[in-house]
Amino acid sequence: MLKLCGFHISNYHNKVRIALLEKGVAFEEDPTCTPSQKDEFLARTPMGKVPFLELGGTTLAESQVICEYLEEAYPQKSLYPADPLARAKVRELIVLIELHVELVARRLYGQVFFGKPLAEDVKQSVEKDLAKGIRALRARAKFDPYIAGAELSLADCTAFVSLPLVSLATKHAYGRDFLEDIAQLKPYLKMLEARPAFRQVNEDRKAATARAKK
Ligand SMILES: N[C@@H](CCC(=O)N[C@@H](CS)C(=O)NCC(=O)O)C(=O)O
Repeated sequence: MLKLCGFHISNYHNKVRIALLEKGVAFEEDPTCTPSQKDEFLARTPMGKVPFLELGGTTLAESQVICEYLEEAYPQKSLYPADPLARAKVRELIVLIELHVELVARRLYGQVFFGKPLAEDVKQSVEKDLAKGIRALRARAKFDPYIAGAELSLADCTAFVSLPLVSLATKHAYGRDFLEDIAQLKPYLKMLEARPAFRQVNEDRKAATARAKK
């Protein structure tokens, strides 16, 4: 049995969780794993990050790698289109969302979630880099009705867990949601939330966030 290790607040963890649920792959969870640089944890996940998957006496780290593995090992209910170029377009969207948008906004999280000071130069460089990432995302996102076009894909799992964080972080740090100009985004996220897998992961995320605040 696959075991997904991580925690329900992590967007990367939640991306894999949605993929597993949408694909109908049975899995167990250890939702108590938190990042650590201790040797015994590094032996399970080499960067000390979550999520990671335990399977067949070994482990697999990196959410995108895990999702690609799941696609190949469990090809039923694919989260990629059949056409190679269309598949590449899904991966392009995932890179734009994770690398050029969410990872850039992540530099704000220390201030947004933990009240740490945010240096003015960091604030300015994040604004500049986010403008480029969001422009690229707008250029590629289709919302027709899914982000990559007619079919649900892994890019939707990625968008659903990452983009609301970017809205929250930019609203907090700059007083403006940098994604607000993408008019289709809110109804699109709402549409995704009507799917049981997306809804369950979002509800579990909210419950875990409320527990963490206590
Ligand atoms: N590229 C990794 C990123 C995973 C990641 O950054 N996870 C966060 C939790 S959301 C973490 O473990 N952070 C701890 C750290 O950076 O040391 C993936 O896609 O799985």
